[in-house]
Amino acid sequence: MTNSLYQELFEKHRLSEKIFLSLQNQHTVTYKEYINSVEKISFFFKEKGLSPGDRVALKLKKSHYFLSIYGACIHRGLIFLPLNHNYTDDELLYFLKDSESKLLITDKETCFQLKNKKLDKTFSIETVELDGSGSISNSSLKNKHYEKKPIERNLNDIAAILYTSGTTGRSKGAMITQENLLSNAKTLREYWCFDCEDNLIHALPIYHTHGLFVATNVILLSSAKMIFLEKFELEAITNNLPYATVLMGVPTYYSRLLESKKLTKLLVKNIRLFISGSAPLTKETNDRFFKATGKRILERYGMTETNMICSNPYKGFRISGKVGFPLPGIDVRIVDQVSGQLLSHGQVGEVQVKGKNVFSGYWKMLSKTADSFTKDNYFKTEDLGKFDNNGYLEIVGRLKDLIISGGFNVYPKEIEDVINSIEGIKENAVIGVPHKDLGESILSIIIKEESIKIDSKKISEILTKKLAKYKCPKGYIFINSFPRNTLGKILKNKLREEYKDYFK
Ligand code: MLC
Ligand code: AMP
Repeated sequence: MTNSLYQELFEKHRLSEKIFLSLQNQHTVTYKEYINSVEKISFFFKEKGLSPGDRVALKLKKSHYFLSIYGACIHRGLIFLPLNHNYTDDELLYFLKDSESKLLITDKETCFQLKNKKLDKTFSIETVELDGSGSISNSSLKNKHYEKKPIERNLNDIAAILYTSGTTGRSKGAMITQENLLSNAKTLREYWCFDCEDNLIHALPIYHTHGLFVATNVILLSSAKMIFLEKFELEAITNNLPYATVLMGVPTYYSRLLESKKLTKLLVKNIRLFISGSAPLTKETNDRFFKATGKRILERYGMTETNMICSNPYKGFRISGKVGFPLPGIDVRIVDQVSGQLLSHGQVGEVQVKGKNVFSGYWKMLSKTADSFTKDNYFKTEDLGKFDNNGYLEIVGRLKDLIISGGFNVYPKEIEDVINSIEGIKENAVIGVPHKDLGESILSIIIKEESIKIDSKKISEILTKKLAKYKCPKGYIFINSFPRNTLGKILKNKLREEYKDYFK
């Protein structure tokens, strides 16, 4: 037994003076500096008495400290639990309680807000600020030892838990193993031809699979560099494009880039690869981008539970509107969702996946986990797709009631439950409809109680207190009755069709 993930991604960089991160403030972080901070934080965790398998939650704005804590968790065998820094207190408390986290690392503001909340006696909070101050700060770690030897871990051990919302409204913690991360990082490095000369523009959030595992792990494995931006800002991206070799993003990045007058063939001449994923990239955006830059965006497909599944080829023909071939070692099949029968090329069914990339289950949800796998151990993605005769997969829809807004997943049920709890609401449905910038955006359709006065402003105010901003509807419509099927179920397809031009 060793700690393969730590050895292959982190340990080899201990003495490297090479730059790992170029930060927005012109500062850089070398690999050696990075691993030093990882080892110091690991020592700090040891002093705190954390044991392998304990959950360490993180709710921090994007910074290089976040990545150090990630490395330190892998080093000490702790389960890394990254959370969106925009979560409200209610959301945060749910994740902390459900995961039975031993430690939360956050900013002073969140720490203050949690002061009076009832949490387990063994739970503690540490702080890190963007300027490097806080209880896990540069100065408090200064005299700490470097904890060199990583804790031994098995490939089946859980390295991280990523919460994904669910169709039932309750978020599920996807347990991601060392092997899931290592196998996927190795596959992607090979498939996308990453090497130590690469310089990736990293503008993605780092609490999701995309920004954390796909981007960061591939760079660590390849000993490459990242231009580490706090978030997606058009100006910062266009300023950095001449110095980078790869950009990874969600489709909104590419539609926004197309709005920039600065986007020319010359600007992107050093970029060897533009990658898009997490949401459907329209054929129109891909083709327009090709026309503007001479470079064809490579679209890939993945999920929190499975890491990356399919990709268009690096060297071969990239087809816009399709997500490419199953990655090496990953088995993808299309199955009739009712009969369970295997379907052939051209037929639409559920995409099912098997391989070392597939997670080990949902945290403390045995029956949900069992329901999510077939008897022969394929994971049911609840995405609808079909293979063409050349073996390219196309995602054509979803079985799950899910909205993907700017690459963020939003499950309508979670929002509907909150809206339903508001006095004066009789019934409501939340749907996703086309949005030029975000791909899809959230629309709330409501039937009000006649006797109580309530308007969209009031509803919006209540929602913002309970839900992270990206989950809050961008529009409200009040109606008198819903279209329904014979069982009385609201026909969301009809609503989506009726309001498809709402944000146009
Ligand atoms: C921010 N806001 C959003 C939003 N992002 N609202 C809806 N959908 C979104 N995606 C809200 C903010 O709360 C804020 O509200 C306002 O919009 C502006 O905030 P901002 O921070 O300035 O947003 P912006 O820069 O415009 O961000 C949009 C974005 C960003 C698309 C650049 O959301 C983004 O980086 N998305 C990437 C998500 C991602 O990495 N997904 C990977 C999931 S992993 P207000 O009211 O205050 O103005 C996965 C697996 C896989 O899916 O296959 O990869
Ligand atoms: P998440 O739960 O955040 O990991 O999101 C995973 C979901 O995002 C998948 O199940 C798909 O529905 C969607 N997705 C990811 N990549 C793509 C893509 N390239 N095209 C279409 N949908 C995608």
